[in-house]
Amino acid sequence: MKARWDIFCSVVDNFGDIGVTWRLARQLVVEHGCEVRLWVDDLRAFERMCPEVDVQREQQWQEGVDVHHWPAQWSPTPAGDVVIAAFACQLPPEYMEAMAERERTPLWMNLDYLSAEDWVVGCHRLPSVKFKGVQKYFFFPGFRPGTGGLLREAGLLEKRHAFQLDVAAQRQFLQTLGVIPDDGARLFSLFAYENAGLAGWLDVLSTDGRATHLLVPEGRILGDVQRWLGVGGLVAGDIHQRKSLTVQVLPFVRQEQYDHLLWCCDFNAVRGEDSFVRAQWAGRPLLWHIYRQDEDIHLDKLDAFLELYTAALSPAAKAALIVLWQAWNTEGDMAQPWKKLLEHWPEVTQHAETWCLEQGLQADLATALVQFYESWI
Ligand code: TRH
Repeated sequence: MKARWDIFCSVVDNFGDIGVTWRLARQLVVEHGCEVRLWVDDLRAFERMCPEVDVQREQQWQEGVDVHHWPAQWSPTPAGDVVIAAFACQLPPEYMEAMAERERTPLWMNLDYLSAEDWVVGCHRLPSVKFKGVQKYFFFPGFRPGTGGLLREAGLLEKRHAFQLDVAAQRQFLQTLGVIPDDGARLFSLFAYENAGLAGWLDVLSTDGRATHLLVPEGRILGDVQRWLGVGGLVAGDIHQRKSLTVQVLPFVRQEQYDHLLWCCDFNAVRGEDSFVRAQWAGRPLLWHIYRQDEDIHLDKLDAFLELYTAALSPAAKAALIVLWQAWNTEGDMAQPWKKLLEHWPEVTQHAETWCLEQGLQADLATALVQFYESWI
């Protein structure tokens, strides 16, 4: 019999919570034949990346996933065989009672935040709290062997590789977004939180000898882009040119389209968790705007990833990449670090592909979750 999975997603802010759980839910259905209910407390955030979602409905099927609005007033519901609380969200107390009432208690997991820190390996799959005999476990995604790995659909890297070899397919895809870059222009994407360091980067891109076409999906960074351009009210479709830099605003698109966008670009600035992982699967150089946390603990996470990611780079390329990423995440000067990184562009580009293929050797997160469940029953 198919295992029944319940995934709980509380949208704290932005799109990462729903981005990760929606991807995971679909993969469990398509690749592992699971029955998945996805409980989401904010269907509007979901609708941005899956426009078919009807925000008025309490229940609906989307791509084989049984999507439920997670209501403030919980109605009695039998618990599934596997229960995932994404990003440490608190399950409804009545649902926890239903878990405890089952004849066979469910496997209950907290799907944690992504981190490259080494302690993650020691905590992955460890028991956490217990509720009336139902044991909760920590499940950590990660980059290191011994973690739960990263979300990666079957055949993703092959699909990405074929697309990157197919210039006509890329051109056609970009045209659907209204993007027609000049011949020879570098194509970059920019998805980030507000960042005072942006102006310095755009200054240097606009005065570079080589043209850059910068694609900016609608979102939090637009205010900084507007300020730099000296315009107001940027919306999707707007294109502005400043010397060698063309800035184009894109609509927020569905996840598959965003993936294709990342695959088309020579360089991707990304943020949070899910877009960060997808940029790595693009096999192209990237810049990560990490989600800011209290007491700057995100900077430790940033350093941990940088240590791992740059381990195989030459000392000079490593230093250039680290300085750039740290400048971006502390809103520092981007001009000099960017110029420095350009000196190592071929190496950094080659490395992005190597890193992607290495990470692709690990079991993906959905498979790791299924394996954990199978070893647990
Ligand atoms: O949106 P994010 O900043 O999300 C999160 C949340 O802030 C969360 O609370 C925090 O825990 C986490 O970051 C670390 O960044 P993220 O994770 O990259 O999620 C964005 C999602 O949006 C991702 O699934 C890709 C998707 N996306 C689209 O589907 N279309 C688009 O056009 C773009 C730009 C992104």
